[in-house]
Amino acid sequence: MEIFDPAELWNKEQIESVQLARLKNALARARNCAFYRERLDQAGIGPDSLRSPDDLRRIPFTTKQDLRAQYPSGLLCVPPSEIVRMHCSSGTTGAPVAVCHTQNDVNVWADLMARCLYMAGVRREDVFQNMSGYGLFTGGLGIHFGAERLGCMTIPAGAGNTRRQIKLIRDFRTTVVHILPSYALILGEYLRSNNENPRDLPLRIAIVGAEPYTEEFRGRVEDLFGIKIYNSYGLSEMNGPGVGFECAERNGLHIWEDAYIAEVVEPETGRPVPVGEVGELVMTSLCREGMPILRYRTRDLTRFLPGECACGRAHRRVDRILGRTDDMFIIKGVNVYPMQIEEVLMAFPEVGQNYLILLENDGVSDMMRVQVEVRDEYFVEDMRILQNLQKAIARRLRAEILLTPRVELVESNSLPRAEGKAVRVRDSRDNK
Ligand code: DLL
Repeated sequence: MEIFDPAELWNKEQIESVQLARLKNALARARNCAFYRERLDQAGIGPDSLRSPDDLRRIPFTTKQDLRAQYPSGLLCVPPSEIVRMHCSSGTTGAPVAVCHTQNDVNVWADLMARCLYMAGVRREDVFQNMSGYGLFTGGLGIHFGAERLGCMTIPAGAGNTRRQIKLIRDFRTTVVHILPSYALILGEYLRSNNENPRDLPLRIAIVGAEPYTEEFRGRVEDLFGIKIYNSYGLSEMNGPGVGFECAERNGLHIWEDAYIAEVVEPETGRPVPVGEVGELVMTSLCREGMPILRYRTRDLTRFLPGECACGRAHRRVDRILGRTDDMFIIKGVNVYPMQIEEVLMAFPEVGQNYLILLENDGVSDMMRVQVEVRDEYFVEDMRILQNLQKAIARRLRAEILLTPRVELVESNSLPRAEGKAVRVRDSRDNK
């Protein structure tokens, strides 16, 4: 196996001993800010309290609300002059969360990111086009510095402007792209509507992450472009991308345990769940100097995958993100995750790239509508064919979520699209 960093090959014991040493450092650094000093004192955790990585559980959780309350610099653990960069998380509601990095933090992050890309088969000979938005969003600079660190020629294409993206791919013979799932299909659809074959592009790998997508979705995009897609997970609070990544096996995402401690807990009680069971991912940054974050409740739902990965790396794997504790919605008493709906929709070849779930209340009861874009070649004039498709989708949705939503078929490119992360659910109920 070719590796980028020797830490990839550490066994469980090596990982754990480094984790313990780094966790102690992280605790000591965290005490440089009043927030963590008070928290740790209240919990009775001093510099020498930790004997094994499991003692981590004695440390209180950090929540999004905590980070918001400390905005902009309450969690700084170094003098402000040490900070070279800040990023904000992409939340669309409420106060922002800011994360500040020292030069060393930025370097460590770039190394981790390069390690991820290398694991997915990216090499310095590749031309890497980053189609993520630059700016506060970490998918821009975070991925960029990783690809540069690896030695790739890195094109900071940014988001949108599909025609220019394709021109850049052709002119510079781009072989690897970083792209958000919602944009990947738009790109393919654009080429097809111009009678061009997406498979004719020189691409071989796409790094796809920042929002959830299903295996069905992956299969579709791979087929469309004739490429391999690797799932990339991360969150601004833990730097951004580079936290979890798929290896060649593509069977779960390895978390780099020399840089992070991952836990999966029951959302209600905070207790650890057994390996293989779904819970909320909790993350601790081990190497960060500027703003160490301890036991952060990510609200992302996943599970540890049991057993060793066939690739030989001992760094534990989590399943693809199955949803968020806060994106589940309840309708007529049923708990539904948007990804369940996507899984059903993407299994229909007729379904296009976009869909929207609308939750409404007509004054009497809650209703769910699912608007689904249909690919041009299937948007025929024969009403019966479309009605049959509509019924088939409604039936399969019912089998999955035990509710029959109203399915509306709409033309491709007619639903609103976001430049960054896709909005999949619009809840206009006033009783939610
Ligand atoms: O989205 C970091 C990132 C950038 C990851 C580019 C990968 C690629 P935030 O904007 O802070 O950071 O959003 C973090 O996005 O808690 C998840 O809910 C979701 N998310 C990120 N990656 C995935 C993924 C970046 N591969 C939040 N699958 C996280 C599902 C993901 N959800």
